[in-house]
Amino acid sequence: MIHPKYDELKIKQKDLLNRKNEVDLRFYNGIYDRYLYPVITRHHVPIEWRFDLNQSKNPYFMERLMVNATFNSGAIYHEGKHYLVVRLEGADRKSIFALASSRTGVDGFEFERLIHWDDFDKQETNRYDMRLVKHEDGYIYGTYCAEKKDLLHNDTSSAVADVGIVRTKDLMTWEKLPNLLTKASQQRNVVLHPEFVSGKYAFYTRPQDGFIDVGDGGGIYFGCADNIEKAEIHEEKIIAGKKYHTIYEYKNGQGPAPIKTSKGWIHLAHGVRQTAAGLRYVLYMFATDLTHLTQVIAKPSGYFIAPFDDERIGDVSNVVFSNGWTEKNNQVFIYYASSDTRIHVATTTIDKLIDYVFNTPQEVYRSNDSTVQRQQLIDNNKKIKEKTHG
Ligand code: M1P
Repeated sequence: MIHPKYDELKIKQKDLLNRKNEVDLRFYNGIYDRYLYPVITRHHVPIEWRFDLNQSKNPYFMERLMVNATFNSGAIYHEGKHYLVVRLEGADRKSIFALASSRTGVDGFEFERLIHWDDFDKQETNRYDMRLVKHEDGYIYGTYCAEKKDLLHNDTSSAVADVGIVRTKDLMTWEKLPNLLTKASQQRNVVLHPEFVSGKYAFYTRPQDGFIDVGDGGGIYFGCADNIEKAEIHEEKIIAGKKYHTIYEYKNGQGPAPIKTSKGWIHLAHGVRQTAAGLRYVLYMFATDLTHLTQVIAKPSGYFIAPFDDERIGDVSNVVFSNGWTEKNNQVFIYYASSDTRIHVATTTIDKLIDYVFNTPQEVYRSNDSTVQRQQLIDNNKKIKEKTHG
C-alpha cells in the first residue's frame, strides 16, 4: 500500500506537466516571445524523487528530501528533443544535475534522471551551472562550476570556484575529466567553444580573484588548451570586459556557447551591476568575428532580457541568468532562470537575433550619446510619419 496522498499529488503534478504554455501577450518587443508559465519549477520534480513511498518507514508521507529550486540549466537539442541539465537545489543547499526533456521546448518538460559520474574529485562540495556543447570531436561536453572550501581561509563561507569538465555521447553515461587548469585562482562561467581552433579546444572563461567578486580584471576571456583529457590554458585574452556605468559594470559571464550564424558568432552573456537593493543580473548579447574569435564585431546597446514581473522575486531576487539555449530549424529557445528559482523560455529565430545584434543601435557609454541616439530615432520616425500621413 502507498499512502493515499501519493495519488493526490500525482494527479496535481500531472496537470502541471500537461499544461500547455502560451506566449505572454503582456510583453512585446519584436525580438523574442516570453511565455506565461515557467518551463520548470521545483513542483515539476517527480514525487518519487522527494517522498519515501515506503509506508512503514514513512507513515506520515513526509517529503524526506525537499527541493528548494530548479534553475540555471544547460541545454541541447538532441535526437528530436530539447534537453535541459537542470541545477536542482535541495533543501540542503547542494545543487545536483538532473536531466529533463521536452519535444516542444516550451512545455511538457519532464525529469528523466539524475546525472552521475565517477566521483574522483573528493574536494568538490557543490556543482552547478552546466554549459552543454556538442563539440566537433563527436562528444557532448558539460563544463560546470565545481565549488570547494577555500582552505587558505578560516572563514566557513569562503569558497573556491573551479571548472569541472564532463562528457557524454548519449546524455546517459557521463565521464568526468580533470578540472580545467588556468592561471587564475578561480573561474566560473567557463564554456567550451563548439569547434576546434587551430586544432585546439577553445574556451570562454571568466577568471576571478574571489568567489563572488571578480576583482580588478574581470570579464569574458578566451583561451585554448592542447587537449581536453588534461585541459590547461596558458594564456587568456579578454573579449568583453567590465565597464563603468554599464549593465555589466560589476561583472559579467558567458552564457551558453555562442551560435554560429552567417554574420558572426552570436553570444548571450549575463551582466551584473550594483544597486541599492543588491546585485542586478540581466542578459545581453554581442557578436564575434567568424574567424577572429576574440574580436567583438557588434554589441547592441543595453540588455536583451531583464527580470520581468514575477521573475523579479525569488531566492536571489532581481536576477536573470542563462547558461543554455537550443536551436532547431532556425528557431532559438533561450532557457533562462529567474531569481535563482525557476526556469523560463524565450523564443526567437536566428534571423531575428542577427537583426537584433547587428542593427540595434550599438552601445554608447554616456547619457549625452544616448540622447543623440534616441533623438535620431525620434527624428527619423517623424520623417516617416510625415511621408506616410502627409
Ligand atoms: O545569484 C546569481 C548568480 O550568481 C553567480 O553568478 P556569477 O558567476 O556571475 O558570479 C552564479 O553563482 C549563478 O549561479 C547565480 O545564478
